[in-house]
Amino acid sequence: MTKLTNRNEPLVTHIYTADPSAHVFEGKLYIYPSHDLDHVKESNDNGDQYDMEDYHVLSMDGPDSACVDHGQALHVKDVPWASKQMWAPDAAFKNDTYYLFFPARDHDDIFRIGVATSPSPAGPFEPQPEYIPGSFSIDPAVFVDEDDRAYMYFGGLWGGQLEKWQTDAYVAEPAEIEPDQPALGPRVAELSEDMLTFRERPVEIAIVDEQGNALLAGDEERRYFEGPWMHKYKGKYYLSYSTGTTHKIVYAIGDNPQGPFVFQGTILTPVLGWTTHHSIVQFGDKWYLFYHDSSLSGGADNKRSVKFTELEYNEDGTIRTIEPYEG
Ligand code: FUB
Repeated sequence: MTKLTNRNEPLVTHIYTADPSAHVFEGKLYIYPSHDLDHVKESNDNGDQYDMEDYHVLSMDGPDSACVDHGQALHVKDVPWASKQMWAPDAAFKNDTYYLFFPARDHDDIFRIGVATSPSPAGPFEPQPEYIPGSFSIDPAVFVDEDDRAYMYFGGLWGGQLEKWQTDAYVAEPAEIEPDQPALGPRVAELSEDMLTFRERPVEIAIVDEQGNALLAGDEERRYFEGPWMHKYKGKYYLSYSTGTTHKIVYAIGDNPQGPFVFQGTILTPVLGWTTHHSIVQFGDKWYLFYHDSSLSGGADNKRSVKFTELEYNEDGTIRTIEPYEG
C-alpha cells in the first residue's frame, strides 16, 4: 500500500531533500527541492558540505496524498556552464513551459543562476547553455504575479557570496559589513517574457522596520540571510526568508513586488540542523509551509529532509508562528 504523507514528517525517506519550492501545477502539489547526498564533506562557513549534483522533482496529488519521486530531473554534468553545488532551486510555469531555476558554481567558482525548461512539471529539464546574464549568488525564487509579470528574488550571504556583489562587479575579498551598517538585502529582477533573461539589472530590496528604518547588519534576529520566497495574500506581497545565523524563517509585507517590505515577525522557529529554508503555497482554501530539517539523519547539517505543515493567518493578515516540534 502507498504510504500517505504525514504533516511534519519527511515527504520521502529514500533520499535526503532540502530547500523545498512548492507550487500547484496541473492541480497537484509539485515540490522542487535540493537533493542532499549521503556523503561526508568538510563542513565550513563557505558551505562546502552542501555538495549536491542533481535535482529530483517530487509531487503529491494533494496534502493528504502519497509523495512521488519523479527521479532525476537535471544533473550538473549536463549543464555546460556549471561545475558543482546545485543548491536551492525553484520552478515556474509560463508560455506553456515549465522553467527550473537553479544556482550552481560556474567554472570560476562563482555562483550563478541558470534556467532549464520542460513541457512537464516533473521534468526532465533541458538546461540553457549559459547562465542567466547578470545573475549571481544563490536561492532563486520566481514569482509570477496576477498580471503575468515574473520576478526573480535571490541572494545568500557567506557561501552564497552575496557580500561579494555589493557593487555590480564581483569582489573576491570585500570589506567587512559593520553591525551598525544597513544589512544587505536580497535582489530582485523582473524576468523577460521568455523567462530566460533578466529584463533589467537586479536591484537590492529594502527591508525596513515599522519606523521605515533599514534593518541593520547586526540585527541577526531580523535581517536577511538567504532563501527568499514571495507570495501574495489578500493583495499584499509577503517576502519571507531565512535569518541564517539565528535560524528562523521570518517575513515582511509590502504593497509592491519589488518592495519596500516592512518586517513583521517569525513564521518558523529554528529546526534541527544549521540551515532553514521554506516555501509557502495555497492548495484549495488552505495554505501550507514547506520546510526542511535534519531529523532523518540525526542532525547532519547537509543531510536534510523536506516536510510540510499548515500555515494560518490572523484576521489582520499576519502569519501565526509555527513551532515545528510542538503538537
Ligand atoms: O542547500 C544549500 C543551501 O543551504 C541553500 O541554497 C540555502 O538556502 C541553505 O538551505
